[in-house]
Amino acid sequence: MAAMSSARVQVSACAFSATVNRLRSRPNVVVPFRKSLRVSMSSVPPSQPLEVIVKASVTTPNRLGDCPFCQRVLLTLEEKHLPYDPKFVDLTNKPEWFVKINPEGKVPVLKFDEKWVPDSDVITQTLEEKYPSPPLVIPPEKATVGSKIFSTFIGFLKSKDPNDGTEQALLSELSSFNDYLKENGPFVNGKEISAADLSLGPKLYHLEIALVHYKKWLVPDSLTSLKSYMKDIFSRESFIKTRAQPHDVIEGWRPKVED
Ligand SMILES: N[C@@H](CCC(=O)N[C@@H](CS)C(=O)NCC(=O)O)C(=O)O
Repeated sequence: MAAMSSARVQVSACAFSATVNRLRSRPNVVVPFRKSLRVSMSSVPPSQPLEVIVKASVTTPNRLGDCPFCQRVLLTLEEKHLPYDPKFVDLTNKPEWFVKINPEGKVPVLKFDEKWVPDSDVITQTLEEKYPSPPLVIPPEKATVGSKIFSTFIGFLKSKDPNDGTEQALLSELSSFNDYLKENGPFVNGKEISAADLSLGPKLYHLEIALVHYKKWLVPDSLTSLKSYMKDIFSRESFIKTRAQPHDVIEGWRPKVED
């Protein structure tokens, strides 16, 4: 690990639950926490910072790059006040040690009890089980709220035809989410922030930056609940500490836009 780029912050080591292995095949949606798992897990805080591999910024050494899944994991660590030690990997030139750890070559990857675990769904679930306090649990019926926003955003961002319906599709997802928040907010699970917000927040951050830059497109002011949701999440200390730099976000999406 000597070649790793590492900026020590805080963190742990914990046991990876085989019971959540099956979650790896799921798409990137927030998986509701299962009570039966909680009782079998310890909630002792880690004695050592948790090692977590994330995407490096392409412009600034030892800074998080434009990966919303990595930010989701770091946000979860921050909100749970867990110490962590991030290792920044250049995805355009993956070091050998990283490919050995995760042959799929994807980030984030977090080390639980000497075992490297990829995938933000699995990592955040395992963190919830190992460190249930403060809880970020989301009930099953709310777990998929807003889950189509990211894919419709990418569809619109990549679109070259203004009349192909992709803008409308995104607006429709954002509007439904706005209505949901108006009724149930301010967060997806009501008064308290949850895993659903920590997954959606980084995606909305990418959406806002990329669409302004590439399409001169803004989230409509009429979506007031969504606007204040974004403002609330983006101004949290945990978010500011873990967010990507706007120019990294812009550069990260360029290949998709110019495809
Ligand atoms: N489903 C995965 C997705 C992770 C993912 O796609 N990460 C991207 C960076 S945002 C990656 O590592 N891509 C590999 C590459 O660019 O070579 C998760 O939730 O962790």
